[in-house]
Amino acid sequence: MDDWTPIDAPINEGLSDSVFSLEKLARGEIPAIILRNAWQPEICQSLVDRLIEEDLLYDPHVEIPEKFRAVAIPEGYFKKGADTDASYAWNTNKDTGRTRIDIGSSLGYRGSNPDDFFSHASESQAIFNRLFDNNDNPIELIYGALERLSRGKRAVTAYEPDGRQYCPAIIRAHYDGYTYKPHFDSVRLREKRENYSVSAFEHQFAGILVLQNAQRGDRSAQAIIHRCLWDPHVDPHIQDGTFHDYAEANQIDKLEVCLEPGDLYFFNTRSIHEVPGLDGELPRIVVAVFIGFSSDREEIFVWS
Ligand SMILES: O=C(O)CCC(=O)C(=O)O
Ligand SMILES: [Fe+2]
Repeated sequence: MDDWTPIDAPINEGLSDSVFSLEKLARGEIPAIILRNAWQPEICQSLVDRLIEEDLLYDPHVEIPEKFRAVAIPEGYFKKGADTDASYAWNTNKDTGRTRIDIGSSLGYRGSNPDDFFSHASESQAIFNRLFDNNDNPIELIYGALERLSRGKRAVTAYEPDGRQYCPAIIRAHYDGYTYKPHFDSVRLREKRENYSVSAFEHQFAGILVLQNAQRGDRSAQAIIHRCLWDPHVDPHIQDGTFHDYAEANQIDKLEVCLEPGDLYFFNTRSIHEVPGLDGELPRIVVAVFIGFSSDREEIFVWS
């Protein structure tokens, strides 16, 4: 089979690599676009320190405070359509106790009721405006990178025709070895959110900027992207947790994306992907966005 290699370069080089980077990602021809040193590691660290000082995240050296326990999100959790009950991206019938803290509004998690979602998103927007007022802004960094990769499209926070805005990005802290098992993300195909404008895009990508790695000895928690775009045939393997056997039997290629704080990567969320957790001393913390991309649309929609 032909090779499947990412664009992987220091940010400025990576951004000018190919005129068709995003199209290649859309077609699954490359696994990822990895932009090294997009943000300085010291700035990542000072943002993490600030988030703890401002009580937006908790210090991993202490027991989880009640305030955070109440909002912690279990592994694999999302909601479909207008469901109020949770679905799981894979079958998790027991509570693993590993949780995630979000700063921002996840459509996958909060989108069942649009009014609640959009009002939560506007509160998050205010938090980000305050956090990044006079400071280096990782959200602008991500949007700017998308605009340069697209050679002329505009990256905008996703909005509805009536002007309501989505949340521009999300900061996620994964505590205690929180794991993303093999899954895909799609507002269209998985969460079935036809009532949201973001579901009109042909392709969905994710952009992830690593602020802090979960590290244990010389290992760290890192994403793996499989050379397999989701379709209904692979779904049972995702649900049953047998995707690894399926991948091995079918010799499906994969890429481990090894990142340091300050590295930014983009991938097609229809590719089956995972982040095996690692219960290190510190949580893995990222700034994340979802991205709606259609070749024939001027605007790239960004949300979380
Ligand atoms: O944290 C990551 O690197 C990827 C997480 C993920 O699966 C996603 O954002 O859809
Ligand atoms: Fe994902």
